[in-house]
Order: sequence, then C-alpha cells, then structure tokens
Amino acid sequence: MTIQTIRTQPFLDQKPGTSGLRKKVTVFQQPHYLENFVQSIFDSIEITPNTALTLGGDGRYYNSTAIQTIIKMAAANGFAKVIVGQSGVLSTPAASHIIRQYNTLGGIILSASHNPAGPTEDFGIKYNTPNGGPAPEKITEAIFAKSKVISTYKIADFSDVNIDIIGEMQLDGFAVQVIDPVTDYADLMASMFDFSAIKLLLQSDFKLKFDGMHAVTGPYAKELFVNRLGAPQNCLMNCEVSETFGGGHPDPNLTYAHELVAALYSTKDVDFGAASDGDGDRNMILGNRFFVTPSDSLAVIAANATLIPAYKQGLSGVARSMPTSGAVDRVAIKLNIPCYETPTGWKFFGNLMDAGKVTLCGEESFGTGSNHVREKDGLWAVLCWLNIIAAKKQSVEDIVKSHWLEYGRNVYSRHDYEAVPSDIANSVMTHIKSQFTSLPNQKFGKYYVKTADDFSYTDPIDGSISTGQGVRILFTDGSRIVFRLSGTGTEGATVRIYLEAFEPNVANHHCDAQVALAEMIEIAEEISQLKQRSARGLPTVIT
Ligand code: G16
Repeated sequence: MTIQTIRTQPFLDQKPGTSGLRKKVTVFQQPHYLENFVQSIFDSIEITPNTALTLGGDGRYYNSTAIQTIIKMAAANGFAKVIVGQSGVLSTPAASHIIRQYNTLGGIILSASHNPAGPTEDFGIKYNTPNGGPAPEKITEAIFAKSKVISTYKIADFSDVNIDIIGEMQLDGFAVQVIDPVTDYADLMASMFDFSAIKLLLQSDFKLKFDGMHAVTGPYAKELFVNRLGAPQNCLMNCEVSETFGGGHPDPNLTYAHELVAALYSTKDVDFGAASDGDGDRNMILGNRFFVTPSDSLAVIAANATLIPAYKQGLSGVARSMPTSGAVDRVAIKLNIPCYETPTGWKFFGNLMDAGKVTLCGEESFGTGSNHVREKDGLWAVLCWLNIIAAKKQSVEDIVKSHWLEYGRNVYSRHDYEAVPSDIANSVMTHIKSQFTSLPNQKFGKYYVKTADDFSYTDPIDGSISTGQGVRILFTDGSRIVFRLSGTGTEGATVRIYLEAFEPNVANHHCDAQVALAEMIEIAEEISQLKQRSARGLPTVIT
C-alpha cells in the first residue's frame, strides 16, 4: 500500500461544538478541510497495533465521499481495520454499540444530527472514544489545538472500497469489514425489552405511528417494529432514507415533525406516535393529542424502569443536563438514588455511566438514554414507552397525568430563536449577565429571584471543570429561567430560553404549558430584552 503525505495548511475554524464539528457541506468540500480534521483526530489518540476503527454516518449528502477518505486515512495512520456500516450508514446509537461490541479504538460518526441535509446544507463529524461515547472536552480541545497547527496529513493511495456489500476485504494487511448496520443494534434491543408483551400490544387494536423523517432510523424502525414486533408496515412514516432527508428538517419536535403531529392530533385512531432525528439519537413521544416533554419522558421512564427487563433490578442513579426540568429529580428522591446535574451535551454523562453512578440520563433537547450505549438513543426511548404501556395497560396521557398526580408537575417549555446575528445574541447574554448582582431578591409578579449565575460543573469522576454552561435565573419557589446559546447551529446563533415552573397540585392549573408559563415568558423578555434587541416577534420553535 502506498502512503502519501500531503502538505496542508490549517483552517482555524475547526473547533468542535456540543457534538463535534458541524459546518455547511460546502465548507467540508474545500480541499483538505475534512482531511485536516480527521488527521487532527488521529494525532490526538494513540493508535496501537491491531486496532480497529468504527465508521458510519447518518447517510446524508457527502457521507459516502467522506467515508472513502476516512478509510484511506485510517489505513495510512496505522489502523489494522475499519468496521463500517453497509453503504456507510450507522445510526449514532448503533455506532456507539458497535464500538463497544467489537472493542474498537473508538469510532468516527458522520452526522449533523437534526440539521437539514443536501449540497447546500449541513455535514458533521465527531470522534467517539472506546467507551462508545462522544469524546470528552480534553480530547476535543486537543483535536482543535492540532487542527490549528497541522501541516501534513497521511492518506493511502488505493481505489474506493465497495462498501455496499457485506463482508471483509483485505488491502495489504489492512482490512475493511462491512457490517449490516441494523442487526447488532436490533439484537441489543431484543435483549433489553419485553418483546413478547410489546408484540401483543402492537398486534392488538393499539395503533403506533413512527416517523423516520427520511433519515437514518427508517431501516432500524422497520426491523424492530415490523419485522420483529409484528406491527403493520403502515405504522411507518417517512422511513425511506434519502441523502437530503426528503428536503426536510429531521428534528423530532412539534414544529418539524408536523406530519406526525397531524396524524396524532387529527384523529382518535392513533394511540402512540414517535419520531427520531437525522442520526437516530433524539426522540419525540406523543400520545393521542398529547405531547410528552422530553423532561417528563425521562422522569416517567425512571419511575417505571423496573417494568423493563433490562432495569428490573432498579437504577443506580440518574442524570440530566442543567436546562432539563427537575421532574426526574423528584423521582430520584422517591427512589432514594442520586441525581446528577451536568452541562448540556451527552459527553458529560459518559464518566458517570462508566463509573456505574447512573443508569438513565436525559436532556430536554429530545435525548434520552441509558448505559446500554454511551449515546442518547431514540428508538430505545420509543421501546421504553411501548414496554411501559404494555405493562401498565394505560394510555400515554393517563401515564403522564398519573405521574404528575404523584410527583407534581414541572411545567416546562423551550423557546428557540434561530439564526439570530451572533453579535446580537452575545449582547443579549452580556446584558443578562450584567444583572447578576442586582437580580437576587427582585420581584417579578408573583416570582422572587433567588439567585442568578452562569452554570459551571466539576466532573465528580475526573475533576475537570466546565464553565460558562448557561445562565440560570432561579426563583424562590423552584421555578427557573435558563438562557443558553446553542452549540449545534451553523447559521448565526440560536438563543434558547428554557422556562420551568413547578406546580405541586396539578388539579389546580391549566394544562397548556404556554398558558401556565405566560408570566415566566414575560419575565424572560424583561430580563433579556431578546425580542427588543433582535427585532424578533415570536420564537422560531416552541417545544
Ligand atoms: C447535541 C448533543 C446533546 C445536546 C444537544 C444540545 O445533540 O449530543 O447532548 O443536548 O446537542 O444542542 P444545543 O447546543 O443546540 O442546545 P445532537 O442530537 O445535535 O447531537
């Protein structure tokens, strides 16, 4: 095998965000751009002899081109083998599972998650460590540091490999193993859940709709729900994968999963709806005319976990990201297990799971998961709900409402303002921070501010400190407003406002979160001046 050393120059903009490097496809198409970042990854890890790399992506535009480049660079940089999903496809949770199952030296996952796909849209790349989880900050910072000084990269000179056919091929002592992307993952799910009970549910008059949003989960959903659990084929919507994700925005929320929402809200016939995102790690759960917030979903799964075979012994602990509501905290108190509050980003859960401190984790950003892999897992969350419904024989709405009766309700909503010019978004954050000393004890309507701060986190396992993780306004009654700039957007800045009010007596208050939170929404504007500064009316997305 001939190995070429190519001269290059740094790009200086390759700082990984919340979940890897995400940029427009046209940015990745610049000569050497992808190669520089991949070399920076390889230079930041120790590639020992006889080790393999897991490789796959969500199938979006540019996936197959990038896969060929990475295979050649892995060969040149000393990997003995690359294990790649057929046609270059692996959902993010499936990739995490493959890394763990085949003990590879981590993996490279190609995805821009829920961001749209296509020649003028987004692409992304991230490195996951051998535990199957997103690289922690010390590795992503090392990658960024290398990318700023890179002068050469190494690439093997062989023709593109046929990755459409399952099997293994040898190239001068280097192997490429093409695997079925679905089977290992589906087997893992079958080992965790009560498939017999779910099968009975799905073959009864209970109607499921799953929306793959034209993205990676289509084939996984087909294998699980139709082939293994016997649901009718027409329970699947948008499950044919396309390179452009059907021109849509595969973010499973009330705005972008509108087809699914329409199916659940326009008729009484559908009992349960779920959607997943571009790379299969996010999920949205709906009952008939009933939306389950991701924060409530985590709390309900935690409270009912012992109904699921994989968790019948109970949970060691739970964790949630800071902006996620405190609903799961209340369950943890009752179960007498620890509850950890981490910054936004799944990478912060990895150490806690590796140390056996937590079993379940979740984020308000439509992510829920457990220690079966080290990524959030959309289809796993759907199976949790189906397993719980099969065991409790109640509707989604009844399960959530009886949960609120028992624990109280953390009324919750997130308002997103997308594509705000970065200077305006930064000025909003600076303005809020300038009030840190004056806000405490101030009265806004019926709410009194207790504290205002910028969240920072010390990892209880390795002691690493992460600062500047979102601005919190905490009120004396436990209500909160959090302001944070998204780390995953590629256009301007996305300002997120997280609103939460605790209601102990659910019988007493309005069920619609926007109505229940109306006063908090006004307070958020008063403190941030976001609408005024950005000249924006309504949020782009409300969930
Ligand atoms: C990524 C991370 C999540 C995180 C989310 C936050 O999600 O994997 O752990 O909660 O970003 O996004 P933002 O910074 O935009 O609020 P994904 O699904 O995009 O990989």
